[in-house]
Amino acid sequence: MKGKIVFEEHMAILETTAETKDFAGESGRFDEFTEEILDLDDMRLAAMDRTGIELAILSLNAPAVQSILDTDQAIEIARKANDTIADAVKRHPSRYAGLAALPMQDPQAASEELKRCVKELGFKGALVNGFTQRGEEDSAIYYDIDEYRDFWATVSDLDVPFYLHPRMGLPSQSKNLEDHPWLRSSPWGFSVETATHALRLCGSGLFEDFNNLKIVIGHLGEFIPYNLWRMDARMRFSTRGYRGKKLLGDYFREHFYITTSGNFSDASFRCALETVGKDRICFCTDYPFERMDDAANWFDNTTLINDAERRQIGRENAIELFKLDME
Ligand code: GRE
Ligand code: ZN
Repeated sequence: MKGKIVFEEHMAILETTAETKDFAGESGRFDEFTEEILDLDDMRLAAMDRTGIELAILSLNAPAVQSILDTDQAIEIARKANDTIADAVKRHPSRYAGLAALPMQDPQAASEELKRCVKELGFKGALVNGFTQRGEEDSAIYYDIDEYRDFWATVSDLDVPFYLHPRMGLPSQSKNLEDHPWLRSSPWGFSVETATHALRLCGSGLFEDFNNLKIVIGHLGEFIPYNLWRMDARMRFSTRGYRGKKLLGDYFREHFYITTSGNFSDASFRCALETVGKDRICFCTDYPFERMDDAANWFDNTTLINDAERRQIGRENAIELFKLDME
């Protein structure tokens, strides 16, 4: 399918490349990976052309800004990354747009940076890599806490989507993953970490305070669609600490969008489709952690959707979600 629009598509700046190199795969792909994640011109555009991707809404790699302990430095790196994206958009306005990296260490600074990105640079929303560390290594701040309500007010006022992207949990917080680093990483831990954060947002009353918030999660829903019915069913018996007024499933269906990033599986896609419906699922790739070709080959050929649905999930939903000036 031509004309696809994608938005879990990562770039890096020199200051943030090192942390994702480990994920490049077998040694030898290091250099190629680094080249891919830094490149915002010929190589990326060629891959997009080859796979029928018209527009990529770019975002910084993970955990990047969220793992910087010093707040001023986090503010500076976020700005630098966002300016780099803005430059790429200027060079290729019909092929790229931006999602803002945000210094969540300081909710006020994060609000200011989001406003700058949306109002001055024309960004379409934010992509944040899970919890933020601040001050000391062993710290993890989640955005359902009261300190972030003014930040969410800004997101709500700007009416832009917020992509909650994975990062690895801290060893101190996950004894159960000790000595199993593969479990802490993208095969498992990324999703558990991100899903838990997403559920915290649902259970915090956040969506009662701001009923237009749109949260995006990738990887076909970070396990949540598969277990949503059961969560609501079990919460008939215990909702201790849950501050939502509606069922968890209602918040999830009303406030969340799911992308196909890095999960090119018919079985998972079928479950996500049945759980949230085709209006809430969007095609994304997760380049360069995944190959655009793998993503597009799967999506362009899956028989779970007809061609009108393919166009909706591959393009039209993104146009509506990000209010893109496209047809
Ligand atoms: C990602 O950003 O989506 C990612 C990583 C590392 C490994 C896999 C992956 O940052 O999908
Ligand atoms: Zn990603």
